[in-house]
Amino acid sequence: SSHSADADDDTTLMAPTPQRRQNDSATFASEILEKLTYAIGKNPAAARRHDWLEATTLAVRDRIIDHWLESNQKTTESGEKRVCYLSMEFLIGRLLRDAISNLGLTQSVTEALAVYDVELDMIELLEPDAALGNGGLGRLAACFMESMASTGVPAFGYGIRYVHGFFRQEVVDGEQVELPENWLMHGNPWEFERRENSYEIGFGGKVAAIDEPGKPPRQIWRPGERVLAVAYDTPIVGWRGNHVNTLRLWSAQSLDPILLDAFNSGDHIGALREANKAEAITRVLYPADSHQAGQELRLRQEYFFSSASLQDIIRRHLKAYGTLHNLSDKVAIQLNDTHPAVSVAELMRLLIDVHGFAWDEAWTITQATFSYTNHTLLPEALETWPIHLFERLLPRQMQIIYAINAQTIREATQKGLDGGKITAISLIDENNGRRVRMGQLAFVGSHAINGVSALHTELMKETVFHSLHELYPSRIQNKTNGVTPRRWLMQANPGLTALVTDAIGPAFLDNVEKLADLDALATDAAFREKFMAVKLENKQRLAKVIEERLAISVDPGAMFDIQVKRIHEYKRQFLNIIEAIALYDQIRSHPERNWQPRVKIFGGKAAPSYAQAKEIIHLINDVARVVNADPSVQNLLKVVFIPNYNVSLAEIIMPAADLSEQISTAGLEASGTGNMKFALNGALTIGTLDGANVEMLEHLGEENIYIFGLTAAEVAARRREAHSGRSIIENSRLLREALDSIVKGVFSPDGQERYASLVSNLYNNDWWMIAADFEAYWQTQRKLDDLWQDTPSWGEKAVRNTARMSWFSSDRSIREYAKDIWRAGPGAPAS
Ligand code: B1N
Repeated sequence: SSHSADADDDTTLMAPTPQRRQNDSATFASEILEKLTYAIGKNPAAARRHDWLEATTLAVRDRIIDHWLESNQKTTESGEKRVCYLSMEFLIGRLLRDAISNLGLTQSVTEALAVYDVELDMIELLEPDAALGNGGLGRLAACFMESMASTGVPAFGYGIRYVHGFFRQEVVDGEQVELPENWLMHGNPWEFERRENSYEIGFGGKVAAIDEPGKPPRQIWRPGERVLAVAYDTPIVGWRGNHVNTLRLWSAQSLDPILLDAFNSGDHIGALREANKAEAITRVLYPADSHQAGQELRLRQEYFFSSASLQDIIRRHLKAYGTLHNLSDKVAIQLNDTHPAVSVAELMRLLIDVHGFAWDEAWTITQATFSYTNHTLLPEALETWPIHLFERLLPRQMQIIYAINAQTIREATQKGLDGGKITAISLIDENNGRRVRMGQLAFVGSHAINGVSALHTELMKETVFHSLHELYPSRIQNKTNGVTPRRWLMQANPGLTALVTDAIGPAFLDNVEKLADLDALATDAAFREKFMAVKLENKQRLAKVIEERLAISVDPGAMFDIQVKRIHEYKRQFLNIIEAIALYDQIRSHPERNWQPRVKIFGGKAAPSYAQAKEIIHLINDVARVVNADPSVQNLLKVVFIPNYNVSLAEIIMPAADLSEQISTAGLEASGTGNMKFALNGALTIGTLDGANVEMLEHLGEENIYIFGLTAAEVAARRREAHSGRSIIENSRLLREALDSIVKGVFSPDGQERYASLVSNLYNNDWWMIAADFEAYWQTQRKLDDLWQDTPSWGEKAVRNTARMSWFSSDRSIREYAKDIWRAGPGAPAS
């Protein structure tokens, strides 16, 4: 890390603007050489590919810094409101191509490197993915950061600088093996350590009541432990470099790294133990998606980054305005799920205990400043913490939560809500050994609460927040997710981007809604053929990856049918692989039928402690081994599990799909965002009426998406009736035979009992409606087989998918947040 730029906004003395750098390839060539020589200390003859990557990154970074300092100066001078996006996860992936592309430097950097016989396409692959997230929630935060920069919303992303990001997955003998990830191994040229932005974070200890004569009594927290939060800043460049925001990630360090007393008395190990304990807080990302990690270390992580971010926000605000009374005019804080929800109590503590506010004004400021996004209704994912743990770690915050709870219940009682509803509203769950409910805390501390798709928002009102919605009926809003078209179309699919530019002109690059102009070309045979030719090239690229990594050869002319996402029972990879097994049986028993060649591709990670999800990975790999080795399927079916699905692989996979699998049990996928990336790149979707699929149907038209299965209401009804799969299975020969072959060990000759419980769950319970939806799924897949034979019709629908997906840009999501929730960004009223 270096100190060559101060992108914080509190620089009162503005340095003269340095000379703007030239962006031609000759200038780049000499700057890359200069970085190689003076920053890395090598000459071209000695340089390895990593050295070229670093030299190029540093040369590009200089341009970003120019824009970064300018953006911060502008925001500070105008006094515009800033958005602070608090998220436990930012799944940003690689940054070099994103930066080069958004700054319009692709051509000059490519040419500059060619001078040294180096290929940009080769060296950019050496950059490690920043995998500081699990899946959709973390990737959404990354898309939002890019879109805030691209739409000119001044923002800070606040999160954790994990030393080890999301684990690396290998498949050994068909099973997932987790390996530690080490993205910082070669250093990180994108980050700037800001030692001057450090804050003390307390844990444990006691609360003392202070009653001084002539003053109101106060509470003071005396923590038993303290650690230091140190800021690391990464610039996030928007489209055309017009605006650059900061991603500020906190790293934990011990306050005095070597407790000198212990060290001097000879207890070296004891001294280091303290340092180790402090640094453990930011050592590793919890790998549980849609599941609560109940460990103490997780609560420490949540409080650590919440408190550091709030202290930083307060320091900056006081420096600019000298008072916190107007905090909510200048800052909007978005809570990305409940992971930073302790912020509500922490801001109250800072306002009251540290800055002397009275309760009522502190509460008004807090509610006006915070808003909260809910990302899941799954009961097992809703965060609650045992009171005793919370109280031991954060005693003062616990007191404040009790006070917020009392106030909320008073309000509810005054409005005439009854006992059951009060129980539902309470911040304390009394039923499971007294726990703090983080969702309730985030809700009452916020002026706006949003879901991430229309359906999910309605279900929020009916289920988890039913009573709170009755108490505060205007607070819940919908903000349907989106994805950034820069990364997910322009960078991931340069072939399609060039074709579209050629066909409708470049205006869609700045205004993605212009993609709608493609709709008129869907019936133009020549255009459709070019569109499908680009798709074929992208499939060839993926086929090459599959060949290199797995030694499986797949035909790029076959339908690429892809399901990539976290492995979870509700996402129903199991349904997909059962359909593959049934198809395998049918192809063998009816070879005369007109089967269409398919490659079923899977990818995704299971949480290390999620046994069923790991069994599903094992089953997919077992089926793949048997099917791919069977000559009687004659290449009509291949099954592939691509290990270590991550952002960089997604960039290769999304453009290469013909068919996108979005088949969650209805009512359980809050939104999905992979569904959007696939369709934007011209894949057709087979999916349930779940999450944002419902809105995709509205935008695409029902001819252009393949919807099947139970609705959310039907799923809820069957669950109430204690639905089981037995009679369905007994009445479906296809399904029964497929399940029988699994149980008989056709795919696991070495482990007969391996899948017994996975299958018996379908008979006895079928909680995820796999048996219930199988027949509809199978029929819809066969319709897609028919369509695949009709090349013009498939091509027409593929083009319409790209043409009609522009609404799912995260620019649109961000503009809605900015207008309806934050009142920030271009066009916001001056405050
Ligand atoms: O958030 C995404 C949605 O598109 C997905 O539908 C949703 O499943 C996902 C605990 C989560 N919900 N909850 C999580 C992640 C980590 C964790 O520790 C829960 N992720 C989602 C974006 O809105």
